[in-house]
This record gives sequence, C-alpha cells and structure tokens, in this order.
Amino acid sequence: MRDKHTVSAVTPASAVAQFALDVQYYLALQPRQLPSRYFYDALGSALFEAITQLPWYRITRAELRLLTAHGREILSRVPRLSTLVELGPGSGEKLTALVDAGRAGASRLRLHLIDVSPTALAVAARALSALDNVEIHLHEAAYEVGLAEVTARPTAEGRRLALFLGSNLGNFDRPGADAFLHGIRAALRPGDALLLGADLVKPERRLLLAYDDPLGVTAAFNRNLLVRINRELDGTFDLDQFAHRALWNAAESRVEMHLVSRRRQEVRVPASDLVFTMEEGESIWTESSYKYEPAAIVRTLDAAGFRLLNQWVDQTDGFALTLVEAAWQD
Ligand code: AVJ
Repeated sequence: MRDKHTVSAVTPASAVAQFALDVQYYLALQPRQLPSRYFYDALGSALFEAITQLPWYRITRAELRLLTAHGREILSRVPRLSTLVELGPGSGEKLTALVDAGRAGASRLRLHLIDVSPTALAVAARALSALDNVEIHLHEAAYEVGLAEVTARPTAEGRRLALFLGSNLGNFDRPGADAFLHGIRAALRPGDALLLGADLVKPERRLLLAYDDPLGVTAAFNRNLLVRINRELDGTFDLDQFAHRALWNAAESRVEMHLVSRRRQEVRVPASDLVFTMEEGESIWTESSYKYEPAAIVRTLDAAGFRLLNQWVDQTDGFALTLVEAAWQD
C-alpha cells in the first residue's frame, strides 16, 4: 500500500490508468482536446511556477498586491473568523501574505490546505510554517472532498473563509464554474465566506503576451503535456512537430492554448489504444482561461447563493478579488 505521506515524482498506477482513459476520450473528440489538469506533473508544476515570475504573466503578482494591501479588511469582514481553507494553495505564498497582512490580535487561526498533489501540499505547508499561532491541516483530496472534510469537523466553531485564488476558476467553462461554485456554497454554512481571485478581460495583445511569452516558458508548459503522454503512456508525439499557439476567443471571453501539428503525421498512444493521423494545421486544444468583467463575477456568485461583501480591483493589471458570504437562504 502507498504511504500517503510519501512525496514522489512518479504518478501512481491508478492515476496513470485514469490519464490513459482521459487521453483516449479527449484526443478522439473533434476538435481534439486534452484536459488542462494534466499539465501539473513535477516538471509542469515547476514550469507553472516559472510562468508566475514572467514579466508578461501578471496574475500572481497582481493578486499578491491586493492580498497584501487589503488583507486586514478582507479578514475583518468575516466576523469570528476561525478557519481559512484554500483550494489549491500553490506555493503557499498568497495565503501567507493574507494572514501576515490581515490578522489582527492574537487569536489562533486554523489553516486547511486542499490539493490532490502531496508534493504541492508539502511545499505550501513549509511556507506557512513561518506564521505564528496557526494550526496547519493538510487534505490530499479533490477540492469538494477536502472541503467536506473541513466542514464535517466537530470542533470547528467560528466562521470559515474559503479561498479560490489565482484565476483557477478560469479553467472551468461557464456551466462547470456555476456547478463548482454551487458545490462550494453547499459545503459552507450561512455566514461563512468565499474569496475568489479572477483575471479580467483586457486588451488582446496583453492577454496573448501572457499566454505566449517571448521566453517560450508557456510554450514549454504546453508542450510538456506531450512529453508526459510520451513518458507515462508510451506515446510517439514528435515534439518538434507541434507548435504552441495562444488565441483570444472574444465570443467566449477566453484565452485558448493549442498544440498545432506542423505537418501531416501519425501519432500513437499505446496505453490509450490510440493510433491517429493529424493533418497539417490541425490542433489539440489544451486549455481555456476564461476572463471576466467585475460585475459578472458578482452575478455568477450571487446565482450560486453568495452575497457580495466587497470587491477589490487592480486596475493596472486587470485582476479582481471578490469577497462574498454564503447566503442564509437561496
Ligand atoms: C493556473 C489555470 C490560472 O489559466 O492562467 C498559465 C494556467 N496557463 N499559463 C491560467 C496557465 C498558461 C493558469 N491557471
């Protein structure tokens, strides 16, 4: 049996089997697709961390500035706050900044981190261990499952603040985002709160620079998905024959990333029982990053059973933090 505390770069067998099934299903769709959640193997996670430091990718820094500048107000808007729960804590830097900037007085805070990756949890926990007077709890689980674990705790008096930051909501299509937010609301009690970080619509050239950077880090992040398929599923993708492409789909208000076949070529993925031909110019759609208007974020949250407490917008980089409270009745 696998020790749940073992930190390993190797994907466990059951996860590889699920990956094989998803690759089989999504690559056979028209247009061909791959789910963006598979970007984050060990190398993909490191490449994403590098992206957050690129001058052209401003989401992470804009959000950190808002958390630092308004942390005090954010935490004080949730009376009797006892518990912070972050869905996908990344490096732990943002939660650390919020608690550092925001906590007043000496009351103890419980911090719950939820992520499917034990490596991510270990990294975030280390960053948070620098804080005084906090209890850190790790949940190696899908977001909904981890949140249910937190809310089922018998000892949890006081209010909870759930955090879903980094514009991670942007990877959901609209129905997916609505369902996800309803799920978070269902796991919270009236008076608990949610802080949502979301990237805003901005001029196309700025969006495209963020997703097709001059250093080629985002291209490497995208193409690493093919590296992962070759390694874990014995795929035959020829990396040189796939180009990174980012485009702004204005009608859907999303940046899309694609991997475009440079010529007609055959691809095999034995573990997914796949053999297919890609035409020159045919693409595999690997990610959508939806961009929002501030008022639309509030409406979407309202429809999911949340009421606005406050919204902070960074005008320089076009990013919004929205703080809402779980409504007493829907
Ligand atoms: C981590 C999903 C918020 O969509 O901006 C970065 C991932 N993709 N560059 C995003 C990503 C390309 C990122 N999220």
